[in-house]
Amino acid sequence: MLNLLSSLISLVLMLHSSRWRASAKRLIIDTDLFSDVDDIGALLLAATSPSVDLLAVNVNFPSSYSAIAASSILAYFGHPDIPISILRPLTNVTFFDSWFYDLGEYASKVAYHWPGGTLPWGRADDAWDPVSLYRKVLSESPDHSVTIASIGFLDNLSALLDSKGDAHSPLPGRELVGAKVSELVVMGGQYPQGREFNFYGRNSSLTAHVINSWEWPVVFSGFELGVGVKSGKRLMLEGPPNNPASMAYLWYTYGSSRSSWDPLTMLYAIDGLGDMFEYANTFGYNHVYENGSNIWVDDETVNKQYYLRLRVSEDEASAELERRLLDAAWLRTSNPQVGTQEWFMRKQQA
Ligand SMILES: *[C@@H]1O[C@H](CO)[C@@H](O)[C@H](O)[C@H]1NC(C)=O
Ligand SMILES: *[C@@H]1O[C@H](CO)[C@@H](O)[C@H](O)[C@H]1NC(C)=O
Ligand SMILES: *[C@@H]1O[C@H](CO)[C@@H](O)[C@H](O)[C@H]1NC(C)=O
Ligand SMILES: CC(=O)N[C@H]1CO[C@H](CO)[C@@H](O)[C@@H]1O
Repeated sequence: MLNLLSSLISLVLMLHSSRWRASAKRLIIDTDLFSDVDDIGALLLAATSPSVDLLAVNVNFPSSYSAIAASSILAYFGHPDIPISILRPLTNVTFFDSWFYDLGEYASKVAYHWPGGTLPWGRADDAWDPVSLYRKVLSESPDHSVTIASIGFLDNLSALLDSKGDAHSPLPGRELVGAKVSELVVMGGQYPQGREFNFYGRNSSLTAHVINSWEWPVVFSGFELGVGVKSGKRLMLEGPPNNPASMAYLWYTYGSSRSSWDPLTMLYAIDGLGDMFEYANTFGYNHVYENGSNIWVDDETVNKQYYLRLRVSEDEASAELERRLLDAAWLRTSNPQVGTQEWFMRKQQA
């Protein structure tokens, strides 16, 4: 009887979890986690959202600390097994704010203090090659099932588009993407026109190559969308003591809130338009110049490209994002709920 009951319970649990997984959004993240902390907010949201099936994280900046810090965050927030790739050749460069002398370095500190996941401290060389990881994960996915959230530079995506058939799939990159990807979500550019770091900051011809030749559904989140939506303050003040996401924000911002380009983009990638966003255009396409500036072209014959705008005020978006980040940090934290003072005392005794 007990056996029957327990097998019934496990059957129900199994059905429940497989249905849950089947309806979860299959997501690949491409991040430049390094020179801004908002990538951490975005990773935190994706790692803890029940509606996401996180498949892989690709890092598009070549510091070894970027890859290891991504591994730390994923492991801490419940995903020690997610594969991570990084662009080569690797360096050990650390961030220094030579723009304003205001912002701090966090990637190496997160990597050092929270070792874990698929890339332990010192093991960035073990990271996947971005193109191979993209090709593996895409080839193993059902058709038109994968969302890619690009919250940094587009070098890896460019290389994916140009890739040839390999052991994972005979399809060339462009055909593989056309078959497997349902939507590309890009934090980059400015709308309806302008100039933004993710597009010009590393290699603008590669950006132009990806965006100007992208033939499938794509949604853009521009500089103007996230710049005035500030977040991180509640995460720093009210987050679990000594968790890597709050500490990254503290090290980087010294306690101020930060523009929310990447976490806002991730909210859209996870939940779609919801109450927070709407499409700002009904037709047209994004064009990126060789110098990385971009412009929206009002072509009525093209209708699978959109850029986002807020449906709510910036203050409302900020409050919602603060709430989501805080909930996310508490949800999967592996830290016992000790107060900060007790945490410092334990640390001194250790
Ligand atoms: C980075 O530092 C590690 C030691 O922490 C060292 O093994 C590795 O060779 C360094 N890599 C580069 C590119 O300097
Ligand atoms: C951008 O990438 C292309 C293709 O890899 C390369 O030929 C070019 O030199 C790169 N440009 C810069 C500024 O690094
Ligand atoms: C980039 O190129 C476009 C098109 O040639 C030009 O209009 C724009 O002024 C350029 N921007 C910069 C910052 O050089
Ligand atoms: C490891 C890898 O595939 N890196 C590629 C990422 O993208 C850049 C730009 O396209 C290529 O030069 C790298 O080879």
